[in-house]
Amino acid sequence: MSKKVALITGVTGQDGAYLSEYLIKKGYVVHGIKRRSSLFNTDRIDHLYQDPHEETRNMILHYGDMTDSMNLTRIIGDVQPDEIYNLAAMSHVKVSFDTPEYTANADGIGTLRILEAVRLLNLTNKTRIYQASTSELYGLVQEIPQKETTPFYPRSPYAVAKLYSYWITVNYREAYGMHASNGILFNHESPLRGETFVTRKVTRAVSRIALGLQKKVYMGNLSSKRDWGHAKDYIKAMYLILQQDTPDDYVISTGVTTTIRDFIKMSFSELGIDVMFRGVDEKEEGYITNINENIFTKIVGEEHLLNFKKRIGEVVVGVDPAYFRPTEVDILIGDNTKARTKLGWEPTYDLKALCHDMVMHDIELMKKEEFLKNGGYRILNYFE
Ligand code: NAP
Ligand code: G4F
Repeated sequence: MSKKVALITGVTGQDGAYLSEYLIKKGYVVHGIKRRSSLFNTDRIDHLYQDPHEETRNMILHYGDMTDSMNLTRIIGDVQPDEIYNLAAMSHVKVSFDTPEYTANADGIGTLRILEAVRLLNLTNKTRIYQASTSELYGLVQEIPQKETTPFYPRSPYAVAKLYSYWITVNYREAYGMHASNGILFNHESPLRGETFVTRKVTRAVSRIALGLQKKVYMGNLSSKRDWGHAKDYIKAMYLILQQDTPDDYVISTGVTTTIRDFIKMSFSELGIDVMFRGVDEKEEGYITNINENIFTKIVGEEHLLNFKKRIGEVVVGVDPAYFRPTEVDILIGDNTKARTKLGWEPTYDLKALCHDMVMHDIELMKKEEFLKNGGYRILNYFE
């Protein structure tokens, strides 16, 4: 039997990497679209790379861009995929306020380019399409928790672009009978998460603070709440959505919501460090109250304990309004009943397990001598 062929846009991103690995294990041939970059941008998928001279490859990369119709059409025509996972996007909400036109082009019209290419190439009966929709669509939430029938109210150029993608996917499904579905995914994180999203920014910073490499981290809105799951669970939902006989739209979430403040506390406590917060708004700050010496010694290392104990009482988290967004999404919490009942999907990681996975990864990363020698910690852009 010939192998199933999947095409993944955004293959170099967090979800693209986990999904590629998952599909290859299932016996797929995976084609991925990556952007040309002046630096290597394939770190997350390098372990899957195969020399082009190998005869039987199950991972093949193509240069492409969501803003280039001809390029996308040519790739889809060449690959003739059974399944397309459209994961490519300018995915940072705050950055979308700085690059609204580009975000609309890549995240909105980009989806139309994929759908229309499939139609023009007469692949409507062959190719199933997954569109990476988002809980950001709910924005100023009209209902708690949010489910498939909850009205959308996007609050950023990113979310507005994704709203177009959501509806154009529904429209192509209804107009042309295409197997095109939306996964409305709530925030999902992992050790592969981009460094400027809040969870990864925190798990990297707490690791560096514990090792004495950084004094303090500056954050934005500490009170917003997110429904965080593990990306490894969420890519399985993408796959399941495309295995259904009929296309449909699904909320993928954990059903639990937590403030940024509490995620910061959880992350420090993974390393045996207790942090409390005082003050409000821009004056809010987090300071060290206690250390669990056993946990700290075991994970961070005995050689750092003495120095760290001197820091009890020190402020390690501050607020910088530069990270505030012009319009914020205050609370997201998803009702995943439809996914549980129709797809048989459920999350296997709770937030504690996710946080543990990320902090353990980052503490090891920061300990690596090579990483430090290379100046591996990049100062995060002031506005992200
Ligand atoms: P990510 O790590 O930021 O990855 C985005 C991917 O898109 C990267 O491979 C990136 O390439 C690529 N890309 C960006 N602009 C492109 C363009 N113009 N042409 C071609 N490729 C482009 O995002 P993620 O967390 O994996 O999320 C995957 C998708 O799900 C995104 O569409 C995101 O909006 C959506 N989503 C994410 C979440 C979440 O919590 N993670 C939740 C809901 C929906 P480079 O590597 O070269 O930058
Ligand atoms: O981690 P974030 O940047 O993710 P956000 O904005 O929720 O978007 C992510 O999830 C969406 C799904 O709902 C995806 F569609 C999207 O592509 C992306 O993956 O911010 C989460 C919250 C926000 O309320 C933000 O204001 O954390 C708050 N926050 C507080 N301080 C911060 C910071 N966010 C970032 N990035 N950096 C901060 O310093």
